[in-house]
Amino acid sequence: MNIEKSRRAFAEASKIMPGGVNSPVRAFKNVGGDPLFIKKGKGQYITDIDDNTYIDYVMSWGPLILGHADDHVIHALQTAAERGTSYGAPTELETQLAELVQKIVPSMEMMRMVSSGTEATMSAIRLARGFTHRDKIVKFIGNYHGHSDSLLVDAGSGMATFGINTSPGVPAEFAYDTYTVPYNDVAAISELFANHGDEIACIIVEPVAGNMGVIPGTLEFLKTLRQLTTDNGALLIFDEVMSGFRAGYHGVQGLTGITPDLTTLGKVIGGGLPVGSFGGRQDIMEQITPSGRIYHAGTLSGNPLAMTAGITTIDQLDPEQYVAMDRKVTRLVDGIKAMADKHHVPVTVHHVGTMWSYFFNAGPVNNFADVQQSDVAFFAKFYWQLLAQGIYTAPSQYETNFLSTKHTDYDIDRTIAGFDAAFDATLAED
Ligand code: KE4
Repeated sequence: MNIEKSRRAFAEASKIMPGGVNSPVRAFKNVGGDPLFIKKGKGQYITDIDDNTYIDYVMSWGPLILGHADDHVIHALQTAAERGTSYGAPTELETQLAELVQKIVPSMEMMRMVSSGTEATMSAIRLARGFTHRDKIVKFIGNYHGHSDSLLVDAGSGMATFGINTSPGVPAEFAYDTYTVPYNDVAAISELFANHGDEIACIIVEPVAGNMGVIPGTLEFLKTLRQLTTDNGALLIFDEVMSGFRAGYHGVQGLTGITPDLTTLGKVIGGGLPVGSFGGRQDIMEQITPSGRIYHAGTLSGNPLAMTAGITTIDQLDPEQYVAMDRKVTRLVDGIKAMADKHHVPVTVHHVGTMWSYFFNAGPVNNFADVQQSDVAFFAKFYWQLLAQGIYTAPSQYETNFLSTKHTDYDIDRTIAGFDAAFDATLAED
């Protein structure tokens, strides 16, 4: 596989951007070697600057549920762009996207649009602290909620990839106000609330974790979070930036029937353009400026182009498509497991809706400590063999892969065959 142009591009990029990238997970650090530079995508396929084409399961880390360059999205953006790109004034598009989202996530009685998942969770935390007049927050080890200071403690995603549990530059006081507890650990979270319940403003949780690979929150765990926050006057925040429109049409709250006080969204609701959102109970959201006193703002929040991409994307989604995607993902993960068994490689494969990941780990994999038992050295070697088969998956054991509406059964068959060949080649390397 010739990736010479990517290598040269990476050397140039590394002269002017830290690590040669604008987001660390793209740097391929967990798998070694240089990242591929992409020049185009269409549907389920991406092409790098050396003209290698791959079946793409990263899907820009989740947003592209309709695949790359969906015809309707592109056409809508072309039309919208001719009317201008930003006004810094209200548009009806913001109301339209908010109403669309509310129909699908009814717990979001009111919401704000922002430009990233990080802004959404950062704002939700500030809102929870302002609403409860408490400073302490709770997150779970291996959950990643973006890179705002209070949440860069024991985080997943790139933090886990690079083995950093709290980033330099985060003041000790911020980390002091953030309690971290093992994911899916009912006893640990119950004990924390027994000892500190009256200090805690909120729990923020990925109800299906996607930043340490895919690990579903158990129903018992999620119900416990709901009960503990209700009983102690704290707020429950479901961070569905990744799982929203991905775990299912109505997100994890739709799958479990558990209603959070606040929800954060991102990725899919922007259809590939920068959009995040935080929202929930009206009595809480009304505390946000200018109706309330808890500050939130953003120059490009609700940007008309981003709203257009989000509206055109969500308009094309319906529950039947999630049934079809879940069937394909189920066939894919069953095929991957069968190939691993055929080659006697211990693998645990998880999937929820359109999210899936594979751990080189006999399992069970229920929390971050379990994921850390995985064979990341084998993952790195395997990753490149899979790439050589034309299969582009997330370049880290601590990330999630995604399906789109454009992936076909033929792609699934090709991917299973790719895993088979990649196991052969990787085992032959040893
Ligand atoms: P952004 O600020 O990257 O838009 O969203 C932050 C965020 C918040 N909450 C959850 C559950 C998330 O998964 C994310 C971002 N996810 C990562 C992928 N693991 C984004 C990829 C990246 O950092 O480049």
